[in-house]
Amino acid sequence: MASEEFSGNYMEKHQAAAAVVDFFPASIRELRHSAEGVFEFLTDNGVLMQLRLVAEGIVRFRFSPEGRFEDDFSYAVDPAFRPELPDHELIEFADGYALKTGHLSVRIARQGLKVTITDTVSGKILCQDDKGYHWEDNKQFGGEIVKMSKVCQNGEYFYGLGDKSCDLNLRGRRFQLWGSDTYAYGPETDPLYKNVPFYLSLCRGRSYGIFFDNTFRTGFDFGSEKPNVTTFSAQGGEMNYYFIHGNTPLDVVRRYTQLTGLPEMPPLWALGYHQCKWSYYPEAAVRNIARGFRDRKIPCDAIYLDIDYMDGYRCFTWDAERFPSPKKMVQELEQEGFKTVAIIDPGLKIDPLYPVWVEGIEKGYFCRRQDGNLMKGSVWPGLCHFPDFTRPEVRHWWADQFHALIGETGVHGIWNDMNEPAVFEEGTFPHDVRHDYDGHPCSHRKAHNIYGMQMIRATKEGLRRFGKGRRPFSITRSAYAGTQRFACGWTGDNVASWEHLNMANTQCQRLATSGMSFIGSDIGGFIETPSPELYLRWVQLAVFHPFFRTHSSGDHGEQEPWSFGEDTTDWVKRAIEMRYRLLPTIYTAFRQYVKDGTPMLRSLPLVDHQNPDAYWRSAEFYFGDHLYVVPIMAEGEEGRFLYLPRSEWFAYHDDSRPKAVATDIWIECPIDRIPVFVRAGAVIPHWPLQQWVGQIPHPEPELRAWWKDGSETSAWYEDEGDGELWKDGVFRDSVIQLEGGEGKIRLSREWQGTWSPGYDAVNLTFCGIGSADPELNVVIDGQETTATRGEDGRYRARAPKDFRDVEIEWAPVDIDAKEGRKVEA
Ligand code: NBV
Repeated sequence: MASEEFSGNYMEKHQAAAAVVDFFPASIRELRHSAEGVFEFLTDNGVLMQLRLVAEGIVRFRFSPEGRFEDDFSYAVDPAFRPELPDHELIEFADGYALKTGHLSVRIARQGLKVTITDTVSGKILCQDDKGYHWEDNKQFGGEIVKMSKVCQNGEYFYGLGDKSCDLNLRGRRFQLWGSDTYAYGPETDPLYKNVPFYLSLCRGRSYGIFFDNTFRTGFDFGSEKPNVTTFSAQGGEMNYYFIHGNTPLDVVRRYTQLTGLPEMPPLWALGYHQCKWSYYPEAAVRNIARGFRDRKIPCDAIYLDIDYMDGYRCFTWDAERFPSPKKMVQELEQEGFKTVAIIDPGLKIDPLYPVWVEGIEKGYFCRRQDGNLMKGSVWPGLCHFPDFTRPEVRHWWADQFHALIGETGVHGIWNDMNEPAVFEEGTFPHDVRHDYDGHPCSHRKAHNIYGMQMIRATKEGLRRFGKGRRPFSITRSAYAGTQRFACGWTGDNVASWEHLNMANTQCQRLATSGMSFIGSDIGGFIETPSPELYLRWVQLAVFHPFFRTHSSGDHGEQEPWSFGEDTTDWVKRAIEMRYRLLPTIYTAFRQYVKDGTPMLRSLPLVDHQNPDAYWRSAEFYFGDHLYVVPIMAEGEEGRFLYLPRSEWFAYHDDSRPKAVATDIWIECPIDRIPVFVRAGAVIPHWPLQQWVGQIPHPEPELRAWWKDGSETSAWYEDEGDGELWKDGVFRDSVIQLEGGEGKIRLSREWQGTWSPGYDAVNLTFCGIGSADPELNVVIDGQETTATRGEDGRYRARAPKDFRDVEIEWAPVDIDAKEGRKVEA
């Protein structure tokens, strides 16, 4: 791959080279007010800066050294995003201008167009240019190498930037974005598969984000070259970035996600457990795996077909010997509760007898080199041509190709691999390959980082077109900002090692911070074989990863939940069962993500942003509003120190109370469970155990409420689990308020939406109650009933499905909820 032009020592090389000259804007000569909320500043040397107030908290900056902009086009910004102009005023000073909104003051220096952004409420500087905008003429390709440098403040930490595999905090490091097939990558490997040019800054409780919407190879430096300077730059295109402010880091992530697009609700089965390998074939092997799950009663919702299901790796074909009757197989698997997901790569085999290739050639849909020749590259099928997914008609044609696979054979989901795009030997396409870029013709230098995104976009379109009203389920390896609108993702070809388990944890959290919450890693590692303990700990962590799939290269033995001995099978099964019980909670967190972009996985610093002690921590994370997950990521770890944020907590498994918060505390980590804490006052929805989503037609939910002396709000979202009716309000989106005090809990519930669930009753479970009485009085919507104490010390009662108000009371005694016995004072 031609990584030369932006190699690791890029800065040093270029600073040393006398030929490199950086240019800077001169003094402001003219201010133009071109449209509502748009201000253009022109300098003496012809530099134009455009500042646009996009919405409250979002300011966009564009720069041109030539006084004019090219057509404004972005693959990242969601066409559905509705800008809203905030109230503002522009003030002129001797040394520049200040643009003020309710929350921000943006000062633009007359000399050099340097920008300083201040939070008007606290009066503190959020973000300040160091050198600010500057550029270098790109003699080789034309245009400019565009650069921005900002002050990196003392105590400023950085997060986000997609799938980077190092620790969460990016300070002191530098990175590139150039989608790359990085087999067996390590914690220092960079760039990786995904290109998300969004980072979040957190400094003494204040936060903002930068989204650099530039698809060329980009570079980011967070105080690595100079400890007090942050830079971002690109090998071409425009200096075009969004400054995103929020009262909290989660607000910043929400705003970024709204700008680049909210995802859709996935089919509920997609949140179940998935089993994958390279490759399950022939058909008998696939059926055998399916039977393996049902015989052992290990829940599973999806089985994957990797490249060997195809005829000589030709996309949209089947190997007739291995899979003589795919439709029958897919249907019969479905009757057993399994959805089939098949892989599709971008390369189409050059083969005059292969109709997809022939049609692609005849229609002129493949990428060409600068001289007009078709671009050739070797991948699995041998020499291939590659569709130009940046052309709307090519995407349409690609979607049509799913007619048979989805529409007739009934495959339920599609998995796009190798879409960085990856090519054997050369790594990727040559730079001179031409792309349409939706009517803005360009070379691969510009289109590389969005190629995979446009492929999965077309694939999703195919799923929708032929999926008979089902929700599309698509997975991608490569991504650019905004890809969350089209697919879920996985973190690529990882290795069966404890280090990789740690990386999977930080990568998934980081991607959630980068707008891509629907994410998971290959459980157990793609390359090499995990030990039973590693596999188990990985499954336990992935219970809390929105995409929950075991995958392996298949070169090193079996990697199914039952491949690691009897005990491990049992423990893995328990972890997967935990996931299935928690599905309503996972679905609810997904709904919050879909509604306003709130990440499902929330890194500790994003939630505990007022506490600098939390800023450098990577391991523990929040799942949704109320669960705090403590992954076990070291061999033989039977206990560990963990950081429990300031709040009131119960241990999820046994309602015991931790001894302290806001400090490192020691906990035991028995092998059969992952430590999880639940916030006092939380109401966590559960389902009865199913072997697959839909096995029980209308599962009766269980709401577990943990006592609190005070109040807490919880969300609970339900809908049909598939189909598009949720878009028209056919759901039930409940808000449950818990009020607790000495000897009492009261739940009040309200909901929105028109859906009426098919079950009759809701099971209520009260946890952490200081009582030893065998029964307690409960009043549900004015009707008296009883709650019965279980051996676990929890009290259970049934409520009608439409309950709105519940009160339970008891005579408090000092009780150890875990042991269920009175505690001597
Ligand atoms: O299609 C084969 C694999 C796939 O299993 C894996 O998940 C991808 O990340 N694919 C890469 C191509 C071959 C990798 C060596």
